[in-house]
Amino acid sequence: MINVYLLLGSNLGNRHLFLKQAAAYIEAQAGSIVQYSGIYETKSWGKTDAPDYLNQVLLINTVLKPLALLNKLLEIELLLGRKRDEKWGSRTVDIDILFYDNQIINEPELTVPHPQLHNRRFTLVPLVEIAPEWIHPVLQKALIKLYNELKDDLQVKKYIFE
Ligand code: PH2
Ligand code: MG
Ligand code: MG
Repeated sequence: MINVYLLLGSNLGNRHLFLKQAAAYIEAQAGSIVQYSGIYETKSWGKTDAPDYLNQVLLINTVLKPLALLNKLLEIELLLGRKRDEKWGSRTVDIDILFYDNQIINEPELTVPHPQLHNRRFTLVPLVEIAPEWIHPVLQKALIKLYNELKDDLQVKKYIFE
């Protein structure tokens, strides 16, 4: 069994429901969910005239190889109504592979660890919540250390669903 950290993001429609549905499809088709971070709300990073995001990190156990997992996650995005047009365009759900165990993957379709994760507060906050001691296999630093060195000042708020 391989440990994989995933980042879920949604900034269209019923964002909270899309995260829940994505988790249900992941559990049924990609691997069993071992841990959920809280859900966090953040302004859109990189494209400021877009709706705010909800983001969440999941730790899953999977038997799928990296590209098989990627394809499964892309399928789930489509099932949940994702349309791809522009870079950083709004989406019902985005599912990114942050870490695939401690492997370093550089394929045309897939770069792991996610090349931007250490620069983005909306990714590091939920990740550090569940895996502060995890070592980034390229940067060779614990996530809590990357978090303490983070420069991104886009605010990330815990999202309370009522
Ligand atoms: N994803 C992006 C671009 N910008 N901003 C936030 N807050 N959360 C995201 O998940 C996100 C983003 C591209 O995948
Ligand atoms: Mg993304
Ligand atoms: Mg993506």
